[in-house]
Amino acid sequence: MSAPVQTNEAALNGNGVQKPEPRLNDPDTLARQIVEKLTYSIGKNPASARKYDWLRATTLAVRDRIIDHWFESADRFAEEGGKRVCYLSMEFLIGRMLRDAINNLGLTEPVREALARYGVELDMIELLEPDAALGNGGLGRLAACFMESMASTGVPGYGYGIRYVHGFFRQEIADGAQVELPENWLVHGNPWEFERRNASYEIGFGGKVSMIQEAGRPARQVWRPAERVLAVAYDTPMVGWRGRQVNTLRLWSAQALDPILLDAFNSGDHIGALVESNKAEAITRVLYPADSHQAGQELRLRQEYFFSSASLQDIIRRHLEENDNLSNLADKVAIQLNDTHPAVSVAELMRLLVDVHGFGWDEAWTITRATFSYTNHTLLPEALEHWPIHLFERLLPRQMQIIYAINAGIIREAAQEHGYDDGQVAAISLIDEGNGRRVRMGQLAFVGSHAVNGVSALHTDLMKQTVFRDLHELYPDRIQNKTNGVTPRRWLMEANPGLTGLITEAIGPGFLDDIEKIIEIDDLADDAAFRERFAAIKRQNKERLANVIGERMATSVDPSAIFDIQVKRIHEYKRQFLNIIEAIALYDQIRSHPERNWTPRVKIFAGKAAPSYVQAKEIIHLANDVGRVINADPAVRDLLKVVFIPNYNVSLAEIIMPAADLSEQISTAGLEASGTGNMKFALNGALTIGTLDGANVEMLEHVGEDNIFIFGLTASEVAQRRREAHSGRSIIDNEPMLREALDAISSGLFCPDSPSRFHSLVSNLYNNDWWMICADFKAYWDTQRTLDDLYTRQDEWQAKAVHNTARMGWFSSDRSIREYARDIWKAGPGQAG
Ligand code: 26V
Repeated sequence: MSAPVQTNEAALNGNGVQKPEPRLNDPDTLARQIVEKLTYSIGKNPASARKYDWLRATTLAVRDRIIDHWFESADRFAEEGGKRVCYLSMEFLIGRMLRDAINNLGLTEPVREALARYGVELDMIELLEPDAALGNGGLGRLAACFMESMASTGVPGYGYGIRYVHGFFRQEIADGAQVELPENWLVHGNPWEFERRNASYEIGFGGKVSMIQEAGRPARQVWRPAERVLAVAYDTPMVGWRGRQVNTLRLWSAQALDPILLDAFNSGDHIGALVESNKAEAITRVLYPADSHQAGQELRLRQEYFFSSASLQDIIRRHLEENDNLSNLADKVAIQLNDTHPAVSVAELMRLLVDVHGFGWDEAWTITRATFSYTNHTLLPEALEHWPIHLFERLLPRQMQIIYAINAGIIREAAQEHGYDDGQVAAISLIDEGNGRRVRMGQLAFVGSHAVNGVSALHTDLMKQTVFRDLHELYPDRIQNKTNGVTPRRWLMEANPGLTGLITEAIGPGFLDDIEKIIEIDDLADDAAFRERFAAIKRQNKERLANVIGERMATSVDPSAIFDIQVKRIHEYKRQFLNIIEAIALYDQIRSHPERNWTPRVKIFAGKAAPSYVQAKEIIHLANDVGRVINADPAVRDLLKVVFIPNYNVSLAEIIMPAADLSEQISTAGLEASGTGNMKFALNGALTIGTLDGANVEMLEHVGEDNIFIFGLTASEVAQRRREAHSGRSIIDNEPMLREALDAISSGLFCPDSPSRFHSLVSNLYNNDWWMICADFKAYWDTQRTLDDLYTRQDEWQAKAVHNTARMGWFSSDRSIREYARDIWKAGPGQAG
């Protein structure tokens, strides 16, 4: 059958309706339309509008322009066909959206000018936008960088996640300790999102599975859930560089199917009538704030299944709108599992294919594996997800049966084709029989995917040697590496307009479209005039951060000191404690040897601890207590300050990254999967002090050993010491600086009101030193002193800083996305699709 003939396609959409004219981008039009939004969408008179009203009006005017590009992208995809990439992630740590959207649309100057006509400053109103903090840390921020890079590189990407009402908690520091407060990003509404009532799906929980036999059809399993909730879609457009492509982030919100139980209501039980809707809506109410250990709550498993099932139903519905059936699903869709949080999708897709769409098991399994791929983001045993079988079975009885059936198939293959014995079978099994029978979500994601990747070269190697050793032996081609990256739009152009301007002047704007061209400034490291301008921009960025520290914490810091910064989640393996101990030792040395030529330093910390992670909260308390004592001690004057900035989030990171001289990436080797903060700092010209861990290893290769400061045990040395039951005692006994620092902590010097506050932190070092803090202390101290010395030779320091910026182009998430598209998804520009 031939396609119906269409006339004047450019002007008419499918229904023959005239399309609106695309919005113009000149300051006059923008100014007029912003006031129109203020007047007719917000109902405010420009004369009496508040700053927040201007933010909303500006957002709406910008949003109109995004919509023009959004429709173009959708039309182009509909015309060209090709493969979609669906990125399933429990977390998208996006931060603010206005600056990113304006920058990518090339509207920064026109919007600034338009607002200036009404005496409104763009930079001021941008600050009023709440951060979308729908993530914990690295994994969630990576998902946000990837969404931006998919749009920027022309990959048709669809993010799928959860629309949490409360994102990551707000942190306050009270008497030195972390206090968690609820975050409420939606209170004033969210102008970026569109509710899509038509895209809603039923999600079941609990109930029974029964076999039914209908005449003339094979017997099949039917799941009759005891509970059902509705997943409602909210779409947010994700604008790529130069607005060429706009992708969609679809977040699911849970609602009761039957919000009010009318019989309860009618019989006068007005509270009881709302039980259903409260229970349903609880699913998407709050983001779990622990990234360090699996808590195992039922609500978390409900969240995982809820968003997995909704996303898969949506993917299938879209596919069937364009295709006859699901047998070619894997040719049209690639689904990336961001860690194991959506791993139940493997069982759910099997259920949908077999039980609902009538596929045979083997064909369904082939489709499933060809469709999914899985990224692992941590090897920490305490963070690996496994669910008690009784819980899984009660909540998801049919999916549990399917997991058993998948497992049986894998075990049969291993035993029959590869001669696996019982021990080897136990190692690959999806069921951990060891501690109370649990479903291992990592194994499920692995066997259900055609590709499995780590996030740095080292981490990928370690995956093969540790958690997935046995599955890797069985499927030796499945694991591959995809080193992380960060988007240079947010982390260079928007966060550091000064440096972006300097580079543009020096080499032209080509690097804005192809960040690897930033290497062209490498030779300018030898140009004294360029170095001076580079240093002057760093100085301005440091002044800006010093102002933030002054305003928020009433502490004054000197921008000519080394800004030595460690910002990230607080975790023992990241070793903020090592950094604090070094600060105490330095404090002690400065007091003992005031005559020496000390290089002034400001040690800056920020980050959140999981609310239930006792040691991490003690580390925050220690940083604050130590800062209070040191900053008040006239004996160290401006030579040393220790500052903990509360409530680290994406927006604060955008101020911090450009202001660092020194980036602390000092995790116990083998434990940081990649790190992405390391990349943001170096791109902005910070030198790194770090261990041979995660992506630091590849940063060393790219920037060269003269431009990065590596110290400490390697991953294999750490593993060796752990096997030898290493403890810190003998090291402490032989290292006076370390001992004195620990004694100072134990004596209560920093917490006279409660002298034993940090005893257990210190005694852990003596007894076991699991994180190799004692083992690495001396190497860390020595490297810091080398850096002190280097900082006094500003020419040399700034040359290294320039080399860092110049050589970080490879760490763009555009490069990461192109590798995923080419090697895993087979989707996007240049792929057959
Ligand atoms: C685990 C869990 C466990 C259950 C409760 C909630 C929850 C939330 C998150 C996680 C996983 C955290 C893993 C993570 O963020 N890994 C980081 O991923 C970054 C991006 O690949 C990487 O750069 C960091 O090195 C890695 O720590």
